[in-house]
Amino acid sequence: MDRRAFLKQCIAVGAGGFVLSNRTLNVHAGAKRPNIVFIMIDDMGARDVGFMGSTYYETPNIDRLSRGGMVFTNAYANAANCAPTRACFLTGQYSPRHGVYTVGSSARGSSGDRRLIPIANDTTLDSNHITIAEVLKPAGYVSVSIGKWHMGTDPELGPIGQGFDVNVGGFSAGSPPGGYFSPYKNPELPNGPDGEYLTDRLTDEALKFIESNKDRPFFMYLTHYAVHTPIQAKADLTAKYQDKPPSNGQDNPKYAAMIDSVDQGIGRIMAKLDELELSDNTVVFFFSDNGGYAGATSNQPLRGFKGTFYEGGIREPMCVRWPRVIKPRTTCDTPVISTDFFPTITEMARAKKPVGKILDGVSILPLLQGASTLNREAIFWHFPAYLQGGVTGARDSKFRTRPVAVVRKGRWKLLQYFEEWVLDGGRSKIDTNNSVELYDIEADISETNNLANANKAKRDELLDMLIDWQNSVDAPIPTEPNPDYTG
Ligand SMILES: [Ca+2]
Repeated sequence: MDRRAFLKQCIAVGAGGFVLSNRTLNVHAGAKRPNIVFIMIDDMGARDVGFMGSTYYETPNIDRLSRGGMVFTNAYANAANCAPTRACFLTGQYSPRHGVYTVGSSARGSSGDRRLIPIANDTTLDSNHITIAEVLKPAGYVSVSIGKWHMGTDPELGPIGQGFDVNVGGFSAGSPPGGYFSPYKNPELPNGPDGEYLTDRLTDEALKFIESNKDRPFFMYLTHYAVHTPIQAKADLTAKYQDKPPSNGQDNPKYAAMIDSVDQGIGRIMAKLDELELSDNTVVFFFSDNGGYAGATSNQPLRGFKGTFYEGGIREPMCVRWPRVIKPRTTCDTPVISTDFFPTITEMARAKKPVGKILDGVSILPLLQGASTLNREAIFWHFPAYLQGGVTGARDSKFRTRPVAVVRKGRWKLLQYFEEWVLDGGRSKIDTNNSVELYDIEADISETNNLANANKAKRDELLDMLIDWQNSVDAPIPTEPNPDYTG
């Protein structure tokens, strides 16, 4: 590029500089691009941190992080379990575009209990998809994935194959193969001393990466194996919670200690960013991949757990800190979803969106800068699969969820259940076939009052919107009856 072209570009970028209160974010071409630290916790429920209301778990560092920026009170994962949310995060696309709907088989549970043949699931992310790491690379970023990957294994389908420069501990597994204490039995992570704790080790690796890359823009996807099962924690931290009275249904000292280790690690990362004077130019995201697990925590007052598409299965703790851009101690209640991170990070990094690629999310940067709404009508979920094992709050005792699609628009949420929809008359019998549920999430966050027949206008509006969306993304609907179904 010659000087004249360069100057022209500077002027063009400068004209688009965005304003926060009386500060102008420096986005001209010479400004240093921000570092991006994306902290993805595994299976952490929406109520599992202090800043979202827990008084049992102690998360002083995460709470301090949240006070330094914006808390999102209506943040959603793209799915109620691990792999699909990760695929959606990495690609910025809803599940029908990449085929990762669930973990493992879509035909889980007893065949005799399933009325439909579910849609086949992809357990890995095909390498032809463009990931956020691949988009950041041409903008000069070095990127690392530290921790759980769950999308396949390198060299092709692990973090390296999908555009990260460094992979620490990530492969096809969805939980730590040897548990949380070294030896880890992890092909992508050399063992530490016997008894070393995995969460501490991943924090150590994160600190090393930050040290080594402090002079260039970096993207760190710190994707803790914690707080997924097995529930294993350090004895001294477990002891801290042993005699603590339960609160809001949360009462597991080991699980609390796992969260405590995550929190201490985040404290160490914040201290490292401060020490290297990187904090001001580093965006830190905090998020989880699905709702809290029934065997470990309570999501009250949210209904359901990991695996259900009620709020307890898909709502997440979320905050974002970026000191020069995001006003501290702010809250946003606009619904956001994990597909939004791809366009958001792309915009923050001033990276180029890939040509010809559809992004289903929208950048939440306007919200982070104080806007109260996004230019988006609704968000959607598509889960044409079965997840076995009933939990408290699930629709039936055999499955956490049966095949379902969901839309949230403003305060309203509609769930469409494909078994009843496909086999029991669909729209023509909608008043009686129990195929849809409608909730007013603002008035009824616990989803106790199904308004599908009480507010038919709203029901039909959301259903039309959901079906339009399904058509627009070619979402596969399971329609074939299961001949093994025994009723
Ligand atoms: Ca998970």
